Parts: sequence; structure tokens; C-alpha cells
Amino acid sequence: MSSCGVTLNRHIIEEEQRHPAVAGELSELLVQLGFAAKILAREIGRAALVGKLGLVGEKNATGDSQKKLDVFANDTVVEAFAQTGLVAGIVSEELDEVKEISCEGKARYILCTDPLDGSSNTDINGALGTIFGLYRRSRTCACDVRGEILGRTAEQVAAGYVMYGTSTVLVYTCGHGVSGFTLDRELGEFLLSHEDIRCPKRGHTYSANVARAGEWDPGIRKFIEYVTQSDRASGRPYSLRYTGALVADVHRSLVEGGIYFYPPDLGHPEGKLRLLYECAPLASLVEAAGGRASTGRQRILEVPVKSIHQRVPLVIGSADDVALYQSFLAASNR
Ligand code: AHM
Ligand code: MG
Repeated sequence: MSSCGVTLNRHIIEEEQRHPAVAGELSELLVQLGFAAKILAREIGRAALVGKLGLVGEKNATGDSQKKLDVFANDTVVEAFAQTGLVAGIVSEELDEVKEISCEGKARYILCTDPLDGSSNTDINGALGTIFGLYRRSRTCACDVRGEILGRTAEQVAAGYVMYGTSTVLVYTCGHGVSGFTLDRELGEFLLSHEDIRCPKRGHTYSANVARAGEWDPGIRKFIEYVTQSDRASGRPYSLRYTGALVADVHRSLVEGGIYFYPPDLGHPEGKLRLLYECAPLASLVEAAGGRASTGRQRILEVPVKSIHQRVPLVIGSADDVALYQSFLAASNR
């Protein structure tokens, strides 16, 4: 590697030249995401020292207890994107309603975000994430962002995540491949570290909260039985890896192969994860890397959006592993 490296901003400019359809304004939004990610990485890293651990004592839009870092992350992401004037509205896990930002003609995008994924990890120094999906508005004359989102499918023009782990990694796609950047804390720059990420066709790990397996469709339990059987020739048993942060588990599957799933259970009859700002952005990214993402029965990116905080079952990762999961589910429902 050269001593200089490729910064996120440089990469975004080069992408723009390679793919003129990726307009300059999309680049501006991605640069702002990188800026918000740096602020969050700094604050997460020192949260225990500046009184930012623990709860604020309120529940968020989807009924979860809000952590101080959830609120900080939401405010940071909202402010960073609002500054651009390019976003008409923001759908966030932390906000009950769409946050309307601008009615002006240049506000051609809608941001959907989970500003702090894996909040249960904040106080134990576990991995956390920020997920984002950018939607291009179908019309820019009316000021009804919610109306524009509902009824369509969750196809985005750019999507990705930031993972705050042992290092801070930003992974994004504009539909042409997937690139990953690692934050060089001394330089204060994201540098290209994972070029053209391809999700291996098959992995050797599965990620799920198996404590709930008794409440799952029997087909899913059969899938787990299958992948945990010993058969060296077919690469089994798989190992179990579950961090409690979707971003971290999907990152593992994206880079090394594997599968993550969160099926419906008694407490979450529709699934736990949210379509617009958790499942769909990760689905766009994983598909752009050659992987697969579905509800178990339907491609995530083909699910019609019925409400902004809609939940769906999610199975995501290596194409062959997801296909196998789906076949076990289909067989149990025949
Ligand atoms: P969050 O957005 O409130 O953090 O919830 C999403 C998280 C995912 O990151 C993670 O995979 C899952 O919920 C963990 O749920 P559980 O504790 O039920 O296993
Ligand atoms: Mg989340």
C-alpha cells in the first residue's frame, strides 16, 4: 500500500467520475456521513469519561428505552445531513415521525437511518453501528416526505453503515460495488481499506439470538440443526457468532461469509428489525457485494413500505447460505 492511501472524499470524487449518474449532490451527502461518523466515533470512544453512558429515561419511537448515545447519535446525523440542504426529510429509529427538513427543489433525497444500532452494547464497550439508506425523491414539488416513502419499495441510491468496533469502519455502496474505509484517528480521515468487497458465496458462521429458537418456525430450527451437524466435507459445523449489533454481525458475513437472521418470535410477530433503516440499507449493500437479503420468503428490496417504522423478518449474508435457509423455511411450510 502507498504511504498516502485513498481518502473517503477522494474515493467519492473518483466514483463520481466513473459513474456520472452518481450526482455531485450524492457525494456531498456521503461526505457528510463520513463527518458525522467521525464525531460519533470520538464520542462513543470517550462516552464513559464524559457522562454519555446509560439511559435518558425515555422510550423511542419503536418503544425501546433510549440511551444517551442514541440521542446524541440521532442529533449528530440529523444535523450533518440537514446542513446540506439536499435532504427533504429524515426517517430515524429515534424519531416518531418523519423529520421534515426542506421543501426546496434541491432537496432531492430522503435519509433513512438507525443512528446507533446495537444500543444494548453501549455500556459494555461492545460494537455499535450507524446504518443509512438514501432514497431519491420521486417528486420534489410537494412537501409530503412520508407520502413519498409509503407504498414504494425500499430501493435506495446509496446505502451503508459505519461500524464502531476495534476500529471505525465505513462501508458504502452507490450500486456499483462496495467499498470499506477505516478511520485513521491520527489523521482524522477515513482511508480505503477494503476495496471492492465481495461477499463469499458461502460462509462458516451463523448469527442469531438462538435463545428464542423455541419460538421460531420449525424450518429455521431444522436449518440450525443442519448447519451445526458435523460434516467436514461440506464445511460443517458452522460456528455461532452473535454480537447483539446487527451491523457487526452483517459486517462479519459481508467480509468472511456467513448468515445473520432475526425471524419472527412471540415478542416480535413481524420480526424485530425495521425495514426502512435497518434491513433495506444492509440489503442494498450485501446484494451489491453479491450476497442476498430476504424476509425468508421475499427479497427485502421488494417489500412494499407500509409504515415508516415497519418491522420485517431478516435473513442476510452469503447467497448460498440465505438460499439454504429459505429452502428449509419453504419445506416446513409445504
Ligand atoms: P436496536 O436498533 O434497538 O439496537 O435493535 C436492533 C438490534 C440489532 O442490532 C441486533 O442484531 C438485535 O437488535 C439484537 O436483538 P436481541 O437482543 O433480541 O438479540
Ligand atoms: Mg437498530
